[in-house]
Amino acid sequence: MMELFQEHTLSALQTLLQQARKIAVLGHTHPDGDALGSTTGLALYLQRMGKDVTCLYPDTPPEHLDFIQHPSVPFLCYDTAPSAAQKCIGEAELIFLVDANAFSRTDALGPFAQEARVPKVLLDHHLNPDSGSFDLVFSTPEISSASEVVYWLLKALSQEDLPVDIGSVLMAGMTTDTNNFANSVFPSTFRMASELIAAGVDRDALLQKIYNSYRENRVRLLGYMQYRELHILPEGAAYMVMTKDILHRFDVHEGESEGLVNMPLAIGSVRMSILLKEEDSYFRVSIRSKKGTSAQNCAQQYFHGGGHENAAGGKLFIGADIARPEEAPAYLERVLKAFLA
Ligand SMILES: [Mn+2]
Repeated sequence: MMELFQEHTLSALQTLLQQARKIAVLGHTHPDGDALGSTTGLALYLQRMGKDVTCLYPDTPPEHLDFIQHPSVPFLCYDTAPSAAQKCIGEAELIFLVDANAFSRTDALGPFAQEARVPKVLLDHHLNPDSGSFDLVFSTPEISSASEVVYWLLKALSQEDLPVDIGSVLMAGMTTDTNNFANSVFPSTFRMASELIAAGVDRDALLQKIYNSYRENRVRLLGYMQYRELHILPEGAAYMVMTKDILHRFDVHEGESEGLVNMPLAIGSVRMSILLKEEDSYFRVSIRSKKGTSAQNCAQQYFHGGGHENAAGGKLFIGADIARPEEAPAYLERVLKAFLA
């Protein structure tokens, strides 16, 4: 973790911050708890420095994570406010990308950010950062979450404890990305949690909001998928396909199938689990694996994606990778057998 914050990169960041008044903080497509926590925590801190900060997301965050978005932090989503989002990036004097390894992870926002002739800073924890597109890079996969990267960075910048509201959103982001301390946890992660609880962050309240505040349909959807739609291959793979029909039937909102892909890993013989979710021209692919099997390699080889060693994602294009949506299971079985052979 220490190499993340070398003296000269920290002071280079201080200089960039002194020179900028308007700052855009970009999060990735389909923002999750870590994307929201890390961008919101950073934005709150920058606001306290007197900056004019806006968070930008390619699409609207799921409603059950609304509590992470602090009321004093303005944000724009490209799906509902494309021209305002574009204008905001155009006017920014400094751009942050947080919790993503490249601007391509911000879909339509990416080209505007890439073209902007202002300094750009990357804060991330995914593999293969696109370092060439940034003036400063703070990125390591040896850290639990982007929220944790932001936590240690802000502590290094301010040299003191963070206010509880900033600590709370960072704790929320870290908790969701580690699946409540189940994966990608390092000694520094427990240190962060311990410091934040000591500083007054209400972890119990956060856990209620993150894990026990869903609509009834989520619980029924998860039950249905595991009972009816879970396929297990003898090679040690499990997969589920959430078709448009299922998404409509259960009225699934963004974020409501969160965590489903992890569940088949509870089976001893399953080394890797894949969840496909149908969109208009492609399936969104989520992959989780146990130690020793690489979700990242599978995402890269077969699904135009990447991520972390044991948690990755990508896309399966209808019309390119497969001709029709109905062919998704056959494609999955073919590549999973090849990958796990
Ligand atoms: Mn993350």
